[in-house]
Amino acid sequence: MGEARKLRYAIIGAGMAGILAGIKLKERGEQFTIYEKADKLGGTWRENRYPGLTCDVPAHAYTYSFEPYPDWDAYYSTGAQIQTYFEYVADKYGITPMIRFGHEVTSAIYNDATATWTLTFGNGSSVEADVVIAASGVLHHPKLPDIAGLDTFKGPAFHTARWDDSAPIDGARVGLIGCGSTGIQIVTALADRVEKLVHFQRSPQWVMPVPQFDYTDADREAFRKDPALMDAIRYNDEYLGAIKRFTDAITDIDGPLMQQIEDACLQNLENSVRDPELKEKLRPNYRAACKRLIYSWNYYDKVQQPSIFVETGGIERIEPTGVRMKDGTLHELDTLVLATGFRADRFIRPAVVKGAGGVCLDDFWAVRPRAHYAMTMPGFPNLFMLNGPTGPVGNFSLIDIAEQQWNYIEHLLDELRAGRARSVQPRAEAFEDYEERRIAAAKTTIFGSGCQSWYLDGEGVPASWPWSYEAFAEAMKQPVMSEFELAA
Ligand code: NA7
Repeated sequence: MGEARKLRYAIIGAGMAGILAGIKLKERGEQFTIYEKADKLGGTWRENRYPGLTCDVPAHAYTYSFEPYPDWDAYYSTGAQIQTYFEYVADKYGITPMIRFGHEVTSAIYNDATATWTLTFGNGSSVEADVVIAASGVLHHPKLPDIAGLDTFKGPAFHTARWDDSAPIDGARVGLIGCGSTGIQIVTALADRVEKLVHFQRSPQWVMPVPQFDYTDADREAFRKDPALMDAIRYNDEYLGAIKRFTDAITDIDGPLMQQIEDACLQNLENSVRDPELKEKLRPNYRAACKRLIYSWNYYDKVQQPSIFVETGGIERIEPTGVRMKDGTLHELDTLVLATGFRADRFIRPAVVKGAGGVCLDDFWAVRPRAHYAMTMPGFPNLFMLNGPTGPVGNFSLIDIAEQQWNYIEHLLDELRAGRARSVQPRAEAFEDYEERRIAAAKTTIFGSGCQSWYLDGEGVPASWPWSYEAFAEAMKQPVMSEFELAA
């Protein structure tokens, strides 16, 4: 049994999860540094600034549990205000000074002899750490469409996570490719601004109607005076019940709860869209919630405005003046926006990661990104991921998920802190057993019911938690220590 020791922690990424790890380590008086590739914190909320950006988790449920926020403008908040929240929290908890900006990790190499990690950065510097927390995010590598002629378009053409503020939008002819949450939100924000917006929808989406309303100054004052009012929203039976039922529905796809979701989406389409031709264009040919369900209070209103044209035909190529369809039609455009999603299989990559004995992460992830309960990997001792591969739980707030994952990770860190081990990693057999069960269950969830989406890995298996929310919460209470290998 060794001595208790002080560990050096390197956190990769200053988004929601990295800030969380920093706050938790600081509370315990630990030594840590957060390495951030950009010059600002915020992760996905820094990268995405497109018009209409909102979070599809209600604002009071999209906060750290220990830091409710009375100032939200609306029930569903804007990306800009969420960015403000994270900057505020990072300052309040003294995390901002712990961030090294402009430090993109290019490699992380484990040294077996010393049980330490060496991180090397794009600027050529390097650092040694005992523990690496990879909080590098899921959706941050833009995926550009593989469409001929994309680089011949003569106006501005850009991905939604690289919004070009100088591009013509007001009174302009805008093309928008893609109708995930991003494309749908952009339509709602631009319908009143453009002369014309052509929305290229390869696979129309199911839309779940949700309420949206502004909070008044009086509401915010009340939240400030009585924080229990914010908890009442976050832990509201109706909201939480609906989210838990959603998790139950996606794992019991022929059950009555999934039927309710399908009915709600179908009714929304049938009752909201008047023009029969448009209604058919917007009718998906796969089951509701197979792709990440769109939550919107105004999409069907906005898409029926004369400025919006929904194009569901196949794209032939992009030409200097617009988009040519397979039927020969040319949509002439001033600006082309690519809402084509992200490479959800990247995580910490393209950094080169080598674990014990030089094992490469790219090899370990050759078939799919995978990890024991989404956090640790055999062969990669003392490396912990927040919101890592297969992490998402239904449509739950990723903040809640990261907090619960952190709780699990703390138990493993305690082994290192107490000197009971110099390194900890999951046993290969325990991990393989878990992953086999996860894959079998994931295939039966709604995400595996026959549509294409960013939830699916390269083999078409949903990369998510495939059981109930309660099962997730139970698993996160503490690791099963017999599943881990502790080395002195
Ligand atoms: P998504 O949800 O991955 O959506 C990408 C969209 O782009 C989707 O409609 C795709 O159609 C479409 N797409 C991608 N490539 C092409 C090509 N080549 N041609 C035509 N259409 C294409 O990304 P988002 O940014 O909207 O949302 C990501 C997540 O961020 C979201 O779920 C929230 O969790 C937050 P397809 O469906 O593949 O036919």
